[in-house]
Amino acid sequence: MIENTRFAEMTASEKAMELEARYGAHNYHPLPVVLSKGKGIHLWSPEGKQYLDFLSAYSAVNQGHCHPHIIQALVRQAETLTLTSRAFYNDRLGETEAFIANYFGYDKVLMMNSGAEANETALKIARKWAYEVKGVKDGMARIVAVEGNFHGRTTGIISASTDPTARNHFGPFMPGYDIIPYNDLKALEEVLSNPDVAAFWVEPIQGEAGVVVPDEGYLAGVRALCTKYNVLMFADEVQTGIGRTGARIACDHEGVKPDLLVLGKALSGGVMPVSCVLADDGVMNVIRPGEHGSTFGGNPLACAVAVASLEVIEQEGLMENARNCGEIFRRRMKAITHPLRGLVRGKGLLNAVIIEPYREITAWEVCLKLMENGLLAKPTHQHIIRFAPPLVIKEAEMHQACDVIEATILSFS
Ligand code: IF1
Repeated sequence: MIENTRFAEMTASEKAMELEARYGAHNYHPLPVVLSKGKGIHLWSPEGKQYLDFLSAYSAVNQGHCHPHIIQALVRQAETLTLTSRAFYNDRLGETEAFIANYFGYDKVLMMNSGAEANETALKIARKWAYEVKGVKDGMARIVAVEGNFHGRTTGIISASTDPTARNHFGPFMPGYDIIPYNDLKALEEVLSNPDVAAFWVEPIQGEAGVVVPDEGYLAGVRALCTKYNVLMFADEVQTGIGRTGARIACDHEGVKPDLLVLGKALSGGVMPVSCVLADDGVMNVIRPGEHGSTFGGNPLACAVAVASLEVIEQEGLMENARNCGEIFRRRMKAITHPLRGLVRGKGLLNAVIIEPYREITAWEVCLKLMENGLLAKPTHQHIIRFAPPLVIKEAEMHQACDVIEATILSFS
């Protein structure tokens, strides 16, 4: 244990940070804030300081922290049945699959746990489809991905990454990828003309890259090209899905239906890891018994929580609220006149503000100041701050948050 007298004198927050530094792997560099309670859009430290949450656990907590409807579903199911494995049927899975498939408009769903796992699942389905339906020679299938992508942390996924931090010293990498620029239909058409391409793997808005919104018409263009060249459109909506951008999925904004749709994060309202892949029969049926699965995928607890999480999105009008409050946010941010305030971009409640070079002030320092002032947000790429509150935020609360952000930026003189 940590040296006793010093440890005894620490606050609860200091103890929590000290213990993580000492006993946890150093795979993160968090803001120095410890959280011990959450409700709706708010979080609290052990010392009782209240924060506005403008990260929502990277868009996993779209329904707000500890949403009563979701927690009730969780507790009821936890007291009844949690896990059977897929060696047997359980009484929740079928009805949940029907609910999710109907909600998103697909024939079938395959439930997994993390976003990375669901992406891996879709990669496997895409390859199998290429061999068994499209007729690609075995072992030759290619997946097209884009620069700046983020799809998770597995070795198969980082093999398609262009981020040195994600890849460095984790090789050898999985072959079979072609990487093209994002938001570039010409480059896509060139690469899709190769008959060995199985799928085009894309985030409708790039999250980790800094909330990069493609040109209007890009997703519709992607859909048209994938159809033209008989390639699966494989949309990773782990971050953009479940109401975040003001629609069920971001592809809805252009009326586009991907062949493979991957969801995670807010599919459980941030209560537990639940993810899935959606596809129609012609694609999903390439997977047969024994070829894919997971001990926890589709467990009764996950099923109860996923249904409740989607119900909250609908019942509380969270997509409309995301559109409305997102407009307010971007309008308020664009009205800030200060050399630090750069481009404001985003859709619904997935937004970012670029921090322009000014007196060597970093986005990290701005986030530290925001934290002091009671608002939690996280920088990405040194100079971008992502702002993504739970979708249950009210107009007045959004204005209050914008006041905090404005005052914080203006305080850097
Ligand atoms: C972390 C980023 C966000 C995702 C998309 C799949 C996954 C993610 C589009 C994997 C995960 C997270 C993971 C989180 C940080 C975060 C993130 F900055 F790294 F890129 F949100 F913007 N597809 N995104 O955004 O899902 O396996 O994690 O469930 O700490 O790594 P997962």
